[in-house]
Amino acid sequence: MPRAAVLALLLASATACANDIPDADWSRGLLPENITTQSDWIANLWNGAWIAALATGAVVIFLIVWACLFHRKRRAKAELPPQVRYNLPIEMLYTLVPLVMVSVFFFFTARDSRALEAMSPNPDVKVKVEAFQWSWRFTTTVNGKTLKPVVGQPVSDYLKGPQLVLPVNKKVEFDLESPDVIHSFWVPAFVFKRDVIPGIPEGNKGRRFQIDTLNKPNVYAGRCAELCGVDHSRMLFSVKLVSQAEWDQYIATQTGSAQ
Ligand SMILES: [Cu+2]
Repeated sequence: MPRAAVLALLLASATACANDIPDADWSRGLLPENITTQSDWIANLWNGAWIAALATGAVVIFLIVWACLFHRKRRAKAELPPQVRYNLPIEMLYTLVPLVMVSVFFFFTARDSRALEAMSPNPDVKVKVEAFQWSWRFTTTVNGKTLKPVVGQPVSDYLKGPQLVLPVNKKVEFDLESPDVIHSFWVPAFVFKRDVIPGIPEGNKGRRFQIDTLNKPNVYAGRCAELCGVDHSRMLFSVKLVSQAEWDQYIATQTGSAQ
């Protein structure tokens, strides 16, 4: 196939991928709408890192272009330009400036990673997420009561997949488990995803994370983000954020039918 045709095909499939997260609001540019406290931190870290990287890039490109234009070898004279080896102040500058830059990046990344990994001992809602080939089972526990699990099948419309209902303004803990291969639990509106790796024992911190939901009731798309087999692309689900009143009602109906 000619190269142009391959490129066109790639572009078309990339567009298709972006479109089948219908509920995600990509209007903020690079990131979908955020619905947790944590997603704000992640979005700020991401945007801050881009600004810092672009600024660094601009300085580097300016220096390259400046050197190319004003310090190139001119035709008339063949001697070397002034050499700056063993110039202590300049060598110190070369070492210190990158060190400061890396330290700043490290500081913000470490600070935010720490905050994101922080676990409260008493989350309001606990959700056990079982990712399997090729769907999800959500088992929610609230106030010591376990609701009827929601189990899905491979689907091509995320609204037809399993739906996880969560209350607004609450701390939610996820515990991720896989009986088969590696999957990845991804709700774009969380601006966060985590691999679901088989074989990690229950209670291990590596398979748990917590979020604080914001007051943004709506239905949000969710999917598997780790190629896990033939129906990987159909491992769709949705997250429905509901008000406290709707949540109370939901719990009542779910516990009622389980008994
Ligand atoms: Cu998967």
